[in-house]
Formats: sequence, C-alpha cells, structure tokens
Amino acid sequence: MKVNSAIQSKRLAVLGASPRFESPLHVGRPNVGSRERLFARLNDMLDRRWFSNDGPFVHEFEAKVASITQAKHCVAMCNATVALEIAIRALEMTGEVIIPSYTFIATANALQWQEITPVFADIDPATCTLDPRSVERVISSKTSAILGVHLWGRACDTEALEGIGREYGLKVMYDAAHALACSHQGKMVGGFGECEVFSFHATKFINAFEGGAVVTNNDDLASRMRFMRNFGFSGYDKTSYLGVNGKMTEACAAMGLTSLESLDEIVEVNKTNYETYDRCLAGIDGVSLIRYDKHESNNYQYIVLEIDSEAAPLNRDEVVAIFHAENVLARKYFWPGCHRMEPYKSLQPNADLLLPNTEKVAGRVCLLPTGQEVSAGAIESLVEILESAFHSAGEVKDALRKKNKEASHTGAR
Ligand code: T4K
Repeated sequence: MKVNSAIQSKRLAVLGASPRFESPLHVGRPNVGSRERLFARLNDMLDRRWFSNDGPFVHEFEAKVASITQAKHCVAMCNATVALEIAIRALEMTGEVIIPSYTFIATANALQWQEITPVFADIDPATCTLDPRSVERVISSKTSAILGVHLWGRACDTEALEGIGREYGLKVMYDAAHALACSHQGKMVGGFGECEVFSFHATKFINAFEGGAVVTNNDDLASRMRFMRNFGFSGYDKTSYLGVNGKMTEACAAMGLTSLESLDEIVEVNKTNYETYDRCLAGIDGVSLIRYDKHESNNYQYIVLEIDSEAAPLNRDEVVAIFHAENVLARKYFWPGCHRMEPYKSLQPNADLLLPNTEKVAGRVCLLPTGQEVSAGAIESLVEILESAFHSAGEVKDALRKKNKEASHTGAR
C-alpha cells in the first residue's frame, strides 16, 4: 500500500487535502501464506478429483486445528455461522440462550434462525466479554444455555460462567471466532465449555477463504455434529439426525492448511503492528488500545482503539469519518450492538435498559488496520492523521458538520 508522500503532514483530507493513502487500507485484509504451497495443494486436489465431502485436506486441517487448540475433536465446517448453528442444535438448546449483545450479529442470528431467543446480557467494560453478574440477572425458567464470546481473542471469565452453568443446570459453549491460538489461564481456547467455535473467514488472521470449525472434547457431540454437517447421513441411504450442508470444501481446507503453516509468522507481524500502534499512540489524550495479557498466548489480530470523548477533542464517529476521508477504512465493530439491529431491535425494544456497558463500549470503539499488508510507516502515518485532527479539532468539527449537512441535503448516506 502506498502513502501519498506529496502531502504535508498537517493537511487533512477532511479539510480539503488529497487522501493520505492512495488506495484503501482495510481492516480485515486477508493474510496470504505461501502461494506455491497453496497451488501445489490445489493441483493435488484436482488430480485426486475429490473436492468436498470429508476429503483428505479437511481431515488434515481438522487434525492441525485440534492440535493447536489441544482439543480431542475438530469438526470443520463451511463457516463459523453454520458451525454455531450446528453446535447449538447438537447441544439441544431450546427456549432462551444468554449471549452478549456486543458481538458480531452471527452469534445472535445462529440462535434466532432456529427460533431460540438470544437474551442479551451486559459485558464487563474492562474485558468486553460477558459480565457473569449480568448473566445471572437474566436467567429465566426458559434459559437452556449460555453462549459466551471470546471477543478480540480475550477469553471470557470461563470459571464464573461455567460455575453459573453448573448451578442452574445450563449448557455453556463459546463463540471463539476471534480466539484461535489464544490461551486462558495457560490453557488453549478450544477446551472450554461443551464446545468452542472458530472462524476461518477471509478477514480472520488465519483464513480458509471461508471456513469454521467446532472444537470439543466430547466424543458423542463431535459424532453428532459430523452427521449434522452432512445432511444427517450416517450411512448410504440412512440419516440419523436433521442435518444441513455445513461441509468445508477441499479448496478451503487447502487454503486453511497453507495459512496455518504461517501462523507463527502472522502472529509475529500482528504483535509488531500492535506494539508500533501502542508506541505511536502513547501520550495522545483520550485514546487507548485494548490490552492483551502478556502471560497468555494471543494472536493480536485486532487493533481496538477506544476513544473517550470526554478526554479526547473528537468523538469516535468523528475519528472514523476522518480516517475514511484519508482512505483508512476504520470500523466501529460491534456498534450499535445486536440489540439495536433487526430483528432484535423490534423483538426486544427495551433490551438497552440492561446493557449500559455495551452501549458505552460500542460508542467508543474504532478498529484499525493490521496484518501482513500494513507497514510500520503506514501505522505512523495513520497515527499522525489522528494527532493532526486532534490539533485542529475545531476546524475538523466544522468541516464534518458542513459535510454532513450537505449529505443530508443531497440525501447521501
Ligand atoms: N462470531 C464472531 C464473534 C464473528 O466476529 C464472526 C465473524 C462470526 C461469529 C461468524 O464467522 P463466519 O461465519 O464469517 O465465519 C466481517 C466478516 O465477514 C466476518 O467473518 C467477521 N466476523 C466480521 C467481524 O467481519 P463484515 O460484514 O464487516 O465484512 P466486510 O465485507 O465489511 O469486510 C471487512 C473488511 O475486510 C472490509 O474493509 C473489506 C475487507 N476484506 C474483506 C474480504 C471478505 C478484504 O479486504 N478482502 C476480503 O476478501 O464482516
């Protein structure tokens, strides 16, 4: 990616200068491992003429993921959303399931799609994961399970959630879409609860183009999920369960295997990027990066900036608008929270009353680009944009107000 060198550091695109970056800098730009290894695998696949349905690359991929997560079984799927749906069905969840609202919409949809109500509990603002006290408050006679999310790769308070599960007779599982190669209290994510679900989507630090997996130590659960991902077939002309097509293709497994071979290298890049951001942002009032516990394994795949609008001269939405003008496509994940998105907004119009921390955190978060495609120079330039904008906050606010007014007159979004 190219930085526009002709631009004076003080000029901002929002004030009329050309964007600092010539081409868009994305959050979630895919990492690419060895092309040679990938093409060799794809050639093997073509020669074998075995493209899907429990192929050899899928088996190898499952074995590698099971080994990284130190779990007994890995059941690979076409994506994490379907993996969540299958795990939820295989665990026979019913009625209501408690989840955080501060997560990607897929966590909630995987339940609602099966006519199970996601009940939103609040998060602990320090960890951005389920607050166990809030979970206890929303348990009802219809609650069948708790589905925690290891957001940004930082694990939930698994001891407290599983303690609540035992006390109230609830199943506990985790959406670990962000947490491959992360640990909690020295144990790899993958071994907590009944099962854990990983995503290998293109935007994840390890990708299989599209992909997901459920990891578990439960033999019976693993076997049920294997049938369910293949229409329920348990033999030729025989089904044992209601199933769906949740299979991972051989091409996706080939990409996944190739990505996994670069895991250490990609984590190192992410960690270096994180440290560069941290160093550059030090001393800028009102902004902070979320922290990763140095005593645990982390994948550092998300650069999560929190902007405290009481201490910073600009608020989160203004910062995102400034970055977008510069071609830095910062994201507000997971604003505004699932409870403020359809269908939940209509189905549960008062959910916000129980979610003060979710609303607060969702309003101050800004995700910044990282991964193999982002250089130290780009990070320095990006932080310089933020500093310049903070220095000219009054002028920037006026320019953004004017731009918004013009957009509302022309009907633009
Ligand atoms: N649970 C959690 C907690 C999750 O975060 C997710 C997914 C899931 C479950 C479900 O996992 P999957 O079923 O997807 O396996 C993106 C991803 O599509 C989604 O996988 C991810 N979380 C979520 C956090 O981000 P969008 O709607 O924001 O994607 P989009 O199209 O706006 O792309 C994000 C950025 O990445 C853009 O700036 C473009 C860039 N990009 C994207 C793709 C696909 C590329 O540069 N190249 C690409 O190939 O959801």
